[in-house]
Amino acid sequence: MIDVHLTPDHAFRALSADARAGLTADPKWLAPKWFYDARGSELFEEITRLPEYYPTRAEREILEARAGEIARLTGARTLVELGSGSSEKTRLLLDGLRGRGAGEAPAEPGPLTTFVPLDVSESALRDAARAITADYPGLVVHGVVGDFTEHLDRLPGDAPRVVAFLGGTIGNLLPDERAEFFASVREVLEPGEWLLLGTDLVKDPDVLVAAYDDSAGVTAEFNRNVLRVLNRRLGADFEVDAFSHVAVWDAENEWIEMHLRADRAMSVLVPQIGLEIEFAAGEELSTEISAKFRREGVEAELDKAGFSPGAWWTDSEDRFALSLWRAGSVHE
Ligand code: SAH
Ligand code: AVI
Repeated sequence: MIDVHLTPDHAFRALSADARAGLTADPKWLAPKWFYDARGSELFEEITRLPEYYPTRAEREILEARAGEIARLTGARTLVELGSGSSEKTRLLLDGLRGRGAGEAPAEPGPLTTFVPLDVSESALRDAARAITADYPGLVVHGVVGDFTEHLDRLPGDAPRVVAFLGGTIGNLLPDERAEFFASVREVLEPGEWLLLGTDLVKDPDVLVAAYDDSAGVTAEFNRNVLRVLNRRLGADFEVDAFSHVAVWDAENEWIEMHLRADRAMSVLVPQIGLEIEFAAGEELSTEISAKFRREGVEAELDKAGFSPGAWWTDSEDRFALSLWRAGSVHE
């Protein structure tokens, strides 16, 4: 079953408003959620397999080690996954929550009845929901095409729920957006329900920059894909190959910033929103931040949003953290 909260019409209006705000701003910006049409979702999957892009492998290592513990601690009946994409790593969680090791028949079935993947990318969501429905007989798969900054109030499923937000996608929100996001997750959860959060950790800037500027150029294609999305959905005439991929480490904010740099001066028409925009040679359009975290910072933000700590796990090289948070103060 798939609920579509983000209809094509709603998505068109949201993209139009964002493009108008971002392309007329100085400096120019676009929000990263617009990377993810079908091609963008495929390119992201390709990124996860690159030798330089360690976060997916690191988080998978943690999930392999901890899925059983997560099941025991939470006793989840519903697993909600925000920004679920292909939900590939999530299978480890589903296995743990259903009381079986990867690929094994259930020894003692766990209490999990329902899986709720939510994503803006309808193609990625439908493919993942179909594959998981086929591979997990008896599990109710209730997909939601939606925006996790807007549609959290409509999450189905019985308590206790675990809301998983994996991959470090929280780092793609700006600090204010992050605070608002944590508060809204807290608002929809009852005391005693759970948030499972993946956060990439601060590390050697050379390792970070390589992860966002790979030698095969896949991240560059992913970055430029946002211009293809504007060309297709808003009728824009961006000359996509006239923009270069830039990834830099901002040491003060502790985040990677991705930009698209105009190789020469040009003007771009965006007919659907009646805009003509000018780029100077070398001008940069900001497309994504990917914040990296420290344990103290994550703890402070979750405490402020009304969560209490459940667990903090890292991979064997301390590159990535998966943490579990209980909705409510310790007394609730
Ligand atoms: N969780 C997966 C995918 C991460 S890629 C993993 O760990 O590998 C980020 C995913 O979040 C993409 O599938 C993208 O479509 C989705 N996404 C980005 N912004 C979103 C938003 N505002 N609301 C819902 N989904 C979003
Ligand atoms: C989805 N998100 C966590 C990815 C990241 O690492 O910030 C998106 C990405 N951008 C470039 N490479 C991957």
